[in-house]
Amino acid sequence: MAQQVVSLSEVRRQRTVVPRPAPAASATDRDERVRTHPCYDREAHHYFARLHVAVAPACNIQCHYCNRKYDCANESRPGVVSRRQTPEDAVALVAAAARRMPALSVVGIAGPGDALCDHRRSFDTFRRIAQAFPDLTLCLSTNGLDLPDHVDSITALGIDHVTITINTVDPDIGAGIIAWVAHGRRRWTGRDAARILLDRQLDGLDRLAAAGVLVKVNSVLIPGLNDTHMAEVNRVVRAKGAVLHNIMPLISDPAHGTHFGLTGQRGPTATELAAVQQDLGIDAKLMRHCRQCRADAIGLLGQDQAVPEATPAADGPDDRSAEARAAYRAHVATERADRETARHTADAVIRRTLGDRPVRVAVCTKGGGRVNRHFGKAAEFHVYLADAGGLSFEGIRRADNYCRDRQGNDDRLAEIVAILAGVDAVLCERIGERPRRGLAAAGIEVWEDPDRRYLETAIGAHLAAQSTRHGQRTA
Ligand code: CLF
Ligand code: SF4
Repeated sequence: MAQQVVSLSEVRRQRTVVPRPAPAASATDRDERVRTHPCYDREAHHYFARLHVAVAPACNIQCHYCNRKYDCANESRPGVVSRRQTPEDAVALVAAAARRMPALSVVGIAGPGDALCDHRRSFDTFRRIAQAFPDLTLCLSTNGLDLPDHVDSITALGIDHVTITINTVDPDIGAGIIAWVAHGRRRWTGRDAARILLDRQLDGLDRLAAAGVLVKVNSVLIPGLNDTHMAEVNRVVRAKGAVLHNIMPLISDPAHGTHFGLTGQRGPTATELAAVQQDLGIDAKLMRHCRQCRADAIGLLGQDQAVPEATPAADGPDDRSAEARAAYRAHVATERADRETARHTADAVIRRTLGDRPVRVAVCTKGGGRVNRHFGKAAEFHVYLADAGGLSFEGIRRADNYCRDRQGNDDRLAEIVAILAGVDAVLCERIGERPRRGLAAAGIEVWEDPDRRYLETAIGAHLAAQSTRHGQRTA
């Protein structure tokens, strides 16, 4: 459908901006928005980019894992930004990014504080972006404390994806995760604070779900505090209408200056996180590809790009960026259909050729669902399990990349080997001889795929070749 694009000068002239229609106008429209949302649709994250505008500096609660004063350009975690933006800056930034990035599909407000603490600023930003870029999906992330007061505004603005961070549904546990909440002109602490926060979060979730907004719940997994409680959180939030549950590992480091960092509260290991997810079972509607983004992240998940230079005076939307996005979406639809066929073929190959034990494969990719990343440049591995049922995605494991300035590093290789615990094979576009030997010494096979095939096709082909080799050896 052709999109009408309003010029930025026209947007600026308008003092009162007309809200977009309420979300979920039709099931088809909603399905399309989910299919192009890199967080809500796992496959979409291979193709579509999100942009966070960092217009929300303040927060109305204090979590023990948060310190928004700490910033480092190399740091990737929620609450971290290099520069805070005004609503005008945000529109200019989206315009600049949209011109160079047809994959852009979502604009989100995820901090660095809480998007609803200064709701006027967040809603002003969304109004401007909705007017200028009606084809982009609006996404908001909040702790939920002020959510019940703003559900009507959220739906009137057409914000159809909302994330609420709910770490517990037990106020006694909550009292160990937050220091205070500011509510009703006073500051609450301890169990009272946790109770108020929880009641408001669940009320907001209820109302959003009833209004047809797609709600995702994020939970920070904190060993010893809420790790044995996740099944209960999952049960409650799904019953209230959350469509996805994203269990994220606590990031804790004394250098960040957070309460948990300074008191030595550790985060979970990749194995502990996987075990919690595994215990919840296949009906838990888990998101497993979260990258714990910065509040000013831009690009495909896991492939963040530099913030483009943007000036409010010069940068406005233009018809060409909307046309480029529409053309890109059409191209992706074809790719996804092709890849779906490849997936079915690969599943059949895997069922036919897999031996009597599952095989876990770590794929190096930079998007498109293809094997298109050199091992040395991989800062993350997409882990898939091939078993009797076919191929399934297990999650993302992140690491410092082996190669920097064309130099490999044995210490980083040792870290990568540790991160790949339980993995049988690494699948990459290319790999050097030294890391290949290092991985082999750790019992990890290397499969190169220089033709940049779909990852499903490549895994199926390598498993079939392995089966043939094995057959020849045992014949
Ligand atoms: Fe941003 Fe969050 Fe919207 Fe996505 S992120 S506001 S839902 S557009 Fe996504 Fe980043 Fe994980 Fe968040 S990978 S931290 S879940
Ligand atoms: Fe930090 Fe978000 Fe917690 Fe506020 S709600 S203290 S911004 S982590």
